[in-house]
Amino acid sequence: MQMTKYFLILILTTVVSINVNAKSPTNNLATINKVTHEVTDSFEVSGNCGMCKKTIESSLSGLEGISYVNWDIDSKIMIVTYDPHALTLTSIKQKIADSGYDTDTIKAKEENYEGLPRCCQYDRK
Ligand SMILES: [Cu+2]
Repeated sequence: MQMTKYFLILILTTVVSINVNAKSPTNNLATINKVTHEVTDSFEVSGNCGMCKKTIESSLSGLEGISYVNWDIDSKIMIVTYDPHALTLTSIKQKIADSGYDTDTIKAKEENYEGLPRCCQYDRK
């Protein structure tokens, strides 16, 4: 039992030590994995429902350098893990905006927003 506890602490400290917090240009809290050099960033994306979630997340699928995407319906927060040598945070947000969804810094074009199904046309800020 005591051994398991020490082992857990060891794992935890290892996980913490390979992750370092840094500020991205947009002042979001970004996590950089020192081993893989991948960056995990989070930002707000507008949207309503499960269909929005599908569209938002699949706007990044198949892109080289993207290894994880998750948009939360309730918090509207998008979490994305990517290789900064393959793409930039701006290009990621542009892809999402192209699919019709506003991000915190890059907004969708009117025509792309209008192209969304009625139920997915979120209230624009
Ligand atoms: Cu929707």
